[in-house]
Amino acid sequence: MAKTPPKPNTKSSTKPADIAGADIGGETAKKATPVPADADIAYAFDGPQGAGGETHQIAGNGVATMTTQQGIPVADDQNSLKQGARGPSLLEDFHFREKMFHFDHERIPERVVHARGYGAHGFFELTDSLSDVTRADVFQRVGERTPAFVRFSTVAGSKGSADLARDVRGFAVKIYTQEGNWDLVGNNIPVFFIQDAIKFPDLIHSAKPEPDRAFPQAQTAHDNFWDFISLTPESFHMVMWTMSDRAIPRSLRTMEGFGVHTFRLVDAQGKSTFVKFHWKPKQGLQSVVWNEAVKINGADPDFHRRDLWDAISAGDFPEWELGVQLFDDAFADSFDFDVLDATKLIPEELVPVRIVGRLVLDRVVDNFFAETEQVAFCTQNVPPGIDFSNDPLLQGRNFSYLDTQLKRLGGPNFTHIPINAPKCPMAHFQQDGHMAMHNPKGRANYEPNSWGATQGGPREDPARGFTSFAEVADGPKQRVRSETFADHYSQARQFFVSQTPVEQKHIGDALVFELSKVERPDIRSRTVSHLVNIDAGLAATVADGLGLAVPDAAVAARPPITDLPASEKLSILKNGPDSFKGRKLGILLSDGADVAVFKALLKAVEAEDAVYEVIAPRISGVTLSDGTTVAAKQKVDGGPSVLFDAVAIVVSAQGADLLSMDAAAKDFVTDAFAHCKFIAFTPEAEPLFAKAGIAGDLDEACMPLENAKDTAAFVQACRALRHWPREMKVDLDAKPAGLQRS
Ligand code: HDE
Repeated sequence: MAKTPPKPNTKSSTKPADIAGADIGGETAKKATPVPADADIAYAFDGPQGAGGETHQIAGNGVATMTTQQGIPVADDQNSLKQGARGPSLLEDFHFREKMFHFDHERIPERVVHARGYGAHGFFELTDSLSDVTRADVFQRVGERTPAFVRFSTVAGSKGSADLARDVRGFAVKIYTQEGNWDLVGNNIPVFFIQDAIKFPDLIHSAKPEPDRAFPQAQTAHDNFWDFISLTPESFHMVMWTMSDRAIPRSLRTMEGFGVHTFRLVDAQGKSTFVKFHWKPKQGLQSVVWNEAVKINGADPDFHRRDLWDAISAGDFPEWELGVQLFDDAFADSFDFDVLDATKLIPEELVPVRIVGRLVLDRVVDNFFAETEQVAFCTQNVPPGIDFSNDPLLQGRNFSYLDTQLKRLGGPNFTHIPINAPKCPMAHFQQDGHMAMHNPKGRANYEPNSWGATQGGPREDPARGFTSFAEVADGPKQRVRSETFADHYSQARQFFVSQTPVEQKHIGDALVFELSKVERPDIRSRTVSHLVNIDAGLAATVADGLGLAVPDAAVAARPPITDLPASEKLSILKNGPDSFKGRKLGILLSDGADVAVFKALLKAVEAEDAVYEVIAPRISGVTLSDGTTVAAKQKVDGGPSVLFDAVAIVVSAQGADLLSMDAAAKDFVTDAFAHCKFIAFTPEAEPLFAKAGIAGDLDEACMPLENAKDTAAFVQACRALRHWPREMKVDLDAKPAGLQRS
């Protein structure tokens, strides 16, 4: 016999609400939406652009009443409607059906590339007016702030892949200017693999998991990728970057961004200046090492997104300077390479970067799906005063991005979603379609019309409106690659010679690693044949690492220029921060550890504007020498040293003995050592080093903390971030003396 279901919170013991501490929504809803306790009215949650969306009703106790999407109050969200307690479920249960229907449709197609990403809000502030070269409103008034949203991403992996894949990072910025949205959809590497957009599907197919076996995930270390690359010589400049530590950044906050293509700035008279855009992190450049990246992916696949979320939530707002390289036709004509070729950069020594603004990320999203997942970047979104060049990659992108949004977001109205909606006035006659969220008013939905100024709707404005740069184009209609795009190796070599020896070593290591995963020897060898055109020493090292004879050089479409000067800005290590600010110290504590040393360490960390986490044998924490208890953030096997920029082992003799028996604790110190990190330790920690097998190897970056005074010197030493001389001693691959430039 059907009975009226009892009220929530008075249910039988099968309900989760009865489990101690369980919250079925009331608490959360209360915190998020404070309402007067005696309110007994329906109220609207903020829907799109503040328009009322779903309605929630307020019970007498101030807690929002759960409703269906139609606003019907829900009496029981724990049990579906049945005929009798043990009888069949009823089709009539509209609450169950609506809930399940919505759940079944929660996913939208992930991005075909850049599926895994993380976004944050902030602002762009102009610090130097560009009114001399552009009419773009966003570049006119110094000091003016314009809202911005940024989405960082990896390229190859699926949405759930790990953050520290060796990959290019997307750096997509949407700036909500007063003359429309400007999307600068860039990467953390200033060049691209290919020159013509028609090759993009091939490139991406080759990089993604192989189609028959569906692996490897988020990796380019497989045959198909290197097959394509070794048959595409234009890719080798970018390959040098992706094999460098640029592809394994320490943080999204410590990487540069680049617009990649040559764009145009256009002034009110229609005069054009070429421009390349750069984002330069105030945090300095920093990367991790490969062995560390591999382990981070296991220990914390969300390492980058967590880092960004934590930093912004803690008020440590990441910041980038916007720089522009401005140049004219005369420079373009005199440059060794074609400025329309996206596999080339313009060294800063040739065209200096003028800093004109800053981008600050100061707010995390309210909801990942609504904002980060639904944000739709389109390279075609440029306001008046910014325009495209004829770069064939950019031209192809301008088609692809709009097209892809239709698939992902399901219709033409994705600009109605708040994250995509411009924040300036909009008026047009585009109407209807899936999920239309605007209610156009009035009778006129076309123009020209004769409904007059007030009812007739918007009209074009030749003065304010977007006007394309009046470039003259001629020539036969044909499928060709310009001769001026034919140099494939010169800048690859320039990049390599601009690196410090440690960075060069990492490039060699990465190539050997990736090609060791390639099964076909001919693909390995063909790849090395291109390296011969870049740097003979690098080719020899990689060939040696693979056990190959150095092959003949690949036939070059144009002989490489071998004397391009090194460019300082291309090295990460030459552009590091010289500061430990915003970095994280991992403090491994044990019971009985010296309280004075621990406290002094915290002070030193704070003085440096850094952060710390305590790692302990048990998550409940430790009791220090004076009886103070300290909670742990990580249990030792959940907080390996790869998650920290530097580590301190602050333990008692007994604590060290205990930890010496623990494999995870031994890994903690050996990994910190192998990854060239600064390590501080109380003298009692030495048995742990001995058991871990590194006691005899400790160097000047392993700093004893005899007493509290030593802590400041240690944290200051951490400003160097890593002790690179150690790497030459701890890595077998450092031994072959092949990396000197020939
Ligand atoms: Fe993209 N790219 N891309 N790309 N790209 C996409 O658009 C494409 C290229 C970049 O966080 C897609 O909305 C083509 C260069 C970023 O939402 C798609 C070509 C650069 C993001 C697409 C390129 C980028 C994308 C997939 C060759 C650096 C993530 C989902 C001509 C300058 C944006 C989407 C976000 C995303 C196409 C090459 C950067 C399919 C055809 C070069 C940062 O439209």
